[in-house]
Amino acid sequence: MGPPQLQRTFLGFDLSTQKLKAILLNSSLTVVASAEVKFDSDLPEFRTSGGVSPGPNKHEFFVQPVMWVKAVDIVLDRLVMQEADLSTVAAISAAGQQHGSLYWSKHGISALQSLDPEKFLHAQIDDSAFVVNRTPIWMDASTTKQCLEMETAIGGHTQMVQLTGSKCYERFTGPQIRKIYQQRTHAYEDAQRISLVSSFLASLFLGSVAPIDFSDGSGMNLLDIREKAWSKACLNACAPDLDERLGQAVSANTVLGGVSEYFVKRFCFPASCQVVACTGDNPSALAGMLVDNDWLSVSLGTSDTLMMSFEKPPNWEEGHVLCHPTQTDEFMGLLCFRNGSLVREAMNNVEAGGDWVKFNELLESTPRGNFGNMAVHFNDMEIIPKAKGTLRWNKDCLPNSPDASKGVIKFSSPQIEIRALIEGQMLHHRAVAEDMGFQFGTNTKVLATGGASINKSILQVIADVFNAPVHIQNESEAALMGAAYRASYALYRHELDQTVPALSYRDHVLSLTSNNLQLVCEPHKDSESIYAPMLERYKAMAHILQSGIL
Ligand code: ADP
Ligand code: XUL
Repeated sequence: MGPPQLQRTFLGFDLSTQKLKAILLNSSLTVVASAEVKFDSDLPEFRTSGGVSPGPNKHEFFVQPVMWVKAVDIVLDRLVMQEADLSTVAAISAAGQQHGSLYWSKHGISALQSLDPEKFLHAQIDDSAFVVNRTPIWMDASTTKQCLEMETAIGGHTQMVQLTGSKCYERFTGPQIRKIYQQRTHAYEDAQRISLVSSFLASLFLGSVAPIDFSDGSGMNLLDIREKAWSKACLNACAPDLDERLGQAVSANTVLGGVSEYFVKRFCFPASCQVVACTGDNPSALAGMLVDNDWLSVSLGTSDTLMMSFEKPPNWEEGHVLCHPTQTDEFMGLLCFRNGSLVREAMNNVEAGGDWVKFNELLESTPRGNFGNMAVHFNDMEIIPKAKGTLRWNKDCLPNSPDASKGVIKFSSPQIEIRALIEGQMLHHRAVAEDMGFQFGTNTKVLATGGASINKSILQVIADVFNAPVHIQNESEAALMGAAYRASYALYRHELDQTVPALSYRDHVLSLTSNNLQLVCEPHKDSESIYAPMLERYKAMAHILQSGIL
């Protein structure tokens, strides 16, 4: 017997770049407890910076998976310390940073199936559980060669876009797997199964290797997004015998099975608690936002991302089309920008001593348009466009002038530096979205989430540059909420009498809670007249940085 309906709770996790977060919702989907583990400060023994470590070669970034396992031990302890009653948890699901890949050893799979509740999880799922103990994560951009090989093998990048919703991107899991296969062939051969970060977390709770869901699976350059099945052509272009290592992909609405006995005995979960398929952090954020197709969702986490829903998949040359996490027949568009919060943070440290209040005062002390001063800061290799470097222009710099590629060395004050960064980032996001065919106009509504969405001064710049009102939700952690909401929805579907038509995901969640939208900023009347011309100058600047690396 499980907990009575009214006392049931739903547990969601988000294993993001910088931390592992957990949230417990009651039967009306209200938060009753939450906890988090910050990798850099709570697990200093792994020596991460921003949750990751640079690899030995250029553009490589990795995480030791045992750090994430340890974080699960700690976050559950922290929930228990808050007197969260885990014996009421009816279902669990999670979001994970996208694209990272974990390679299970034979020993790891049997350890997963026979966990001893007397011991910590990380003492059992340790380095030996994985044949590759450095998981490449989404920041890794070292697989240009493998991207080219995979696209060539299946007939070019247009074909890759048609099949998988994205051309090959360095961080996508297929090219990453191919690199492991080529450079560590024995390890690849020894890998019994391969998980994404999301399905790895599901595996821990399930006590066996969990399937990958369609939505996060769309970030691999391996899934046929229309057929919702692995594409044989892409698998063959990637590595041998890959289908058996991936297992069958499933809908994110799938109940995978009961929670592992380990959690029942060690943390008092009820034996009836169900594990629901986990998905990527961006799909989960879209699920957490509970808005319809008219909205543009903007996530300001470690990476900045723009997300939108589509009934039919568009053919994007750049950017990504993924299977929708909650509407089975629909699709989501995703644009990911690598130079997001970490660049803002670096600027804050240099120009405002790391104080966001001071940073905002400086930002607000400058006028929209910044007297013609603009900057592009691609501290790390940007994803779209593929470009790296910093370029500052003042009002006198022109696209065709001889020193356009040099620009100016530094602006005259911290406030001009700060505004140039934030306006430049948002102009970048708008320019790429417009290139993809997204129209910013009087009907556009923006919903912001992620760590930096608590910063109203930054949201005002978004409102002005996008010329659209910006909203937030009471909970700024949409990916985390989305995980717990999905746990509730999948369980509802699982328990529903098959003769009764099921509510849609949104209707189910909104029948229990509200989406708590709060308007925070509106665009100024003169915004479009300021930013439309700046957009053109911005594109010329980004083009210069792009040409620099070609
Ligand atoms: P992720 O989910 O990718 O781990 P989060 O969504 O938790 O990241 O966002 C973390 C980021 O939020 C940090 O890198 C930090 O720079 C940014 N952040 C936190 N508070 C503020 C603030 N007041 N203003 C701007 N950015 C902030
Ligand atoms: C999306 C992407 C990042 C990660 C980490 O394609 O690479 O947003 O999901 O958040």
